[in-house]
Amino acid sequence: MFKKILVANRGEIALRIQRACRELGIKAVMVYSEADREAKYVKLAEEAVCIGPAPSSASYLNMPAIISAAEVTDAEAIHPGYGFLSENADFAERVEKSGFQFIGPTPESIRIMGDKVSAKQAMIKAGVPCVPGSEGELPDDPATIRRIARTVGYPVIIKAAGGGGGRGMRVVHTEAALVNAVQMTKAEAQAAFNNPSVYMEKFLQNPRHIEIQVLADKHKNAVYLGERDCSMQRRHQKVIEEAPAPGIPRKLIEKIGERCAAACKRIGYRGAGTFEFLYENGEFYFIEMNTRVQVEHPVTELVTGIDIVKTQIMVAAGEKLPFTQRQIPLQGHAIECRVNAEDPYKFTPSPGRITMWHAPGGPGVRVDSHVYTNYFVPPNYDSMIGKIIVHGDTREEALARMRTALLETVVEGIQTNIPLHRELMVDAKFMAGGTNIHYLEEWLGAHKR
Ligand code: MV4
Repeated sequence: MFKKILVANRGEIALRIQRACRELGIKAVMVYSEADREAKYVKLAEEAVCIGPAPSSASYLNMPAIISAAEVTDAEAIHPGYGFLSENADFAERVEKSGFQFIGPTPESIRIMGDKVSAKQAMIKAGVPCVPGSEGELPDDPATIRRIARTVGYPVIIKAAGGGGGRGMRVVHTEAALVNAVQMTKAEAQAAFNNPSVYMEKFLQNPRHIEIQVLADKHKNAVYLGERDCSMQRRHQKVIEEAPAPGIPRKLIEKIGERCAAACKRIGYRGAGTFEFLYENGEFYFIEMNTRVQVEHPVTELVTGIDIVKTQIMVAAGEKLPFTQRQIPLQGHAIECRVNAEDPYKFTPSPGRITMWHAPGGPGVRVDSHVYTNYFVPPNYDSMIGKIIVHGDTREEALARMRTALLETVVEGIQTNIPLHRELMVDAKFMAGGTNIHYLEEWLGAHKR
């Protein structure tokens, strides 16, 4: 096992990784920007290295500064967390070329999944069901583009191979609009991702966003840890996640989960990963794979009892997965509310000093947050300041625990989206379960103030 790991991230996930390291008896080196100097997880660290000024481009995205920090502190491995450099294949490669273990999949796996065309092709080959569409990159010839769209059937969606997470997409409803839409998406993709490649899919009108968590080791073992329902989102930012997904037959999840685990073995995947699916009319359609630990990993930890971050570290060190698929029962229901420093209805960021922070507690309540009374939320980064996660024997018990937790939570000095969460936890349609990816935005439209 590693003796020392460098944590190349900030905020709640930096603290989450630091905690996992402590439990494993590993020293964690924290890196921080000038804006995060006062953070408690930095003060609490045995070692911490300043990697640059506040802007991410100069600090948390600064590859040479991070690798130098690992060199001067004699770390053996680097955990990238989520966001920042976590899915940057060039970074993973530079980490390994510098003699450190990247805590994540190989640079090759990251590269394949980063290109959504090659990701889809790999999944089709591995037997994972995908959204019907162009098998590969769209050609330039207008007649061929039209022929593919007719076969797929309108409406179609044009997506950039270099996109993902909702960036670089365009829905097309008619043949008249098709070729121009493809050209526009290609031009935008070139400008945004330096890659003009685009592909086509059937546009699913009212899907749910269901994702499968996987863990794989370096010894060809791979398991799935059930699913998460991440349909409650606004502008491609998830707001609430839960596990299991309400109303989806267990047998169907097991079938798709087995396919994901088999795909991992086939492509030599290792570490934690997430297969993203759209779910509509009882069918799963793969759209993308994330090659990092995700913000919402705690809901899976609560229903499986498995520590995903510790397992990431163990498999990166070469250990075998300490459980088989049969040893992963799902227990109860978990819900996560992301706490953002923002206006709860206008969504404008609300950085600044937190004059009072009181976290909730009690049975089945977990809070993943790096903040505390007198913490200053810097304006330079994502507005998420923490997550409240609850577990119960049933979804109803989890909902009741979340309502209680949100009632107990006190945040003063800045605005947060907790009032929004309080309303959503008593919303009849959300309480019934199974809302689709459009529900939250529709709800917000109908509850304007
Ligand atoms: C789609 C889709 C409908 N049909 N693909 C948006 C994020 C990116 N990961 C894929 N996205 C979508 N792809 C087809 N063929 C609808 C979306 C989509 C979406 C997906 C998941 C969660 C929220 C979403 C919000 C709007 C659109």
